[in-house]
Amino acid sequence: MKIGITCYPTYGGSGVVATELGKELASKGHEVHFISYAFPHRLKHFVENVYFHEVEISSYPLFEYQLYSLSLTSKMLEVIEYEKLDLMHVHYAIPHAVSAYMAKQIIKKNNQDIKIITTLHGTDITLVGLEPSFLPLVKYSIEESDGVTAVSRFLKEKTITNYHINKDIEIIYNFIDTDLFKPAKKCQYKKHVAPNDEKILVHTSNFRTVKRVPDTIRILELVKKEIPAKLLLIGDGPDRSECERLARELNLQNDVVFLGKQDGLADILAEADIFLMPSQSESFGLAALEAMSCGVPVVSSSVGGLPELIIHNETGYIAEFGDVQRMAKYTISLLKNEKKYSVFSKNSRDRSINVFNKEIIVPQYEKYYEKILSS
Ligand code: GMT
Repeated sequence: MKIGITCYPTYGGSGVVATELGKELASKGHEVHFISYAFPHRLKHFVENVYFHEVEISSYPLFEYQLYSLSLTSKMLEVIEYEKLDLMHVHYAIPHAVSAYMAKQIIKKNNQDIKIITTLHGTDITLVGLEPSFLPLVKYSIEESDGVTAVSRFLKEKTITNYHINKDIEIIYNFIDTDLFKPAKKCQYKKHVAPNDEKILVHTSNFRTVKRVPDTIRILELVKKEIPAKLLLIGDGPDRSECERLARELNLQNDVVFLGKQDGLADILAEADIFLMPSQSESFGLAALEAMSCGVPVVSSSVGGLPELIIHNETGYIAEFGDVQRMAKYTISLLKNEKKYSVFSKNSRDRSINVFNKEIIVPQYEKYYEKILSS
C-alpha cells in the first residue's frame, strides 16, 4: 500500500504514534510518505520505504498569519497525485482532517480518488475542537473522513456525544515497542539522581496545564515524609517555570530534577520506581504505557482513557484528579511493600506485551486500511 501520513512532527504523543506507525508499516513493505512542516523527531534517520515531504509555508506581506492548512492541502495534493497514494492517514483532527478533506475534493475533479482516515488523539476532541469557531469544522471533517479511529473507548464516546456524530469510529489503542521499552536497571541515571538509593518517581509530559505537573511535586512532598525519594521531571512546556518555583517554595529544589526534553526515554524510565500521571484530561496516556512497558507501575488520575490502560490495584493505582493525598498514599504503599511492588511491576510489563504491543496493534491499522480501501 502507498500511505500518506500527516502528523505534528514534534514531541507530542500523537506525533510519536504516527511516526512509529509509519516506521512499522514501512518495515512491513508499505510505502509511507510523511507530510508535515518538519521532519518527525522520532524518525531520526533513514528508514527504508519512508519518504518525507516538507510543507513549505509561503509568506507574503498581506498574510499577517501563516496559511499552514492551505499549504498542507497543496502539499497533500502534490504527493497524492505524483506518488499515487492509496490513502491519507491524518493524526489529530485540527487542521489535518480539514486539509485532507479539501485535497480529496480537489483530486476528485481530476478523476482520482483517495481515502482519508482520521485518528483522533485527545485535545483535538476534548478541548480545542470544542471551541465554537472550530466545532462545526471538526465535526464536518470527521463525518467526511472515509474512516475514523480513536485511541480509546473514552475518546470514541466523547466524540459521539460532544459532536453528535453518527458514524462508525474504530477504537485502536496506542501501541508500544516492548523490545525497546523494557525493564533494565543499568543504574546510569540512578547514581546521579538518587545517589543515596532514594526511590525515583518520574513524570514525562509537555508541561501543559492539563498535565497537572505541580501535583507531582506535591506528591513528592508527601511521599518524602515517609520514604527517601526524588522526582525526575522530563519534558518542557508552559508550566515548567511554575514547577521550578513550587519546588523552591516547598524546599524541594534538591529533590526535583528537571531534565528537560530527552531522547533515550526508555533508559531513563527503566530506572524509575513509580510513574506519576495526575492529568486533568488524558485520552490514552502514551507516556504511562511507556513506563508500564519498562515494568514501572503507574499512579494516575482516573480521567479519560486512563482506566482503560491502567488496571487499578493490579498494574498501578488510579485516584480522582487533584487528589494528591491519595496518589501519595498509593505511591507510599507500593514503595513500602516489595512483594506487592514486584507483582504490580510484572503485571504492568505483561499488560504492555499482551494488550498494547506493536505486533498486536499495527495489524489492526492494516486491517482497518484494507476495510476502508475496499468500502
Ligand atoms: O491531545 C493532545 O493533547 C495532544 C496529543 C499529543 O500530540 O500529545 O496527546 C494526546 O494523544 C496521545 C497519543 O494518542 C495520548 O496518549 C494523550 O493521552 C493525548 N493527550 C490528551 O488527551 C491530553
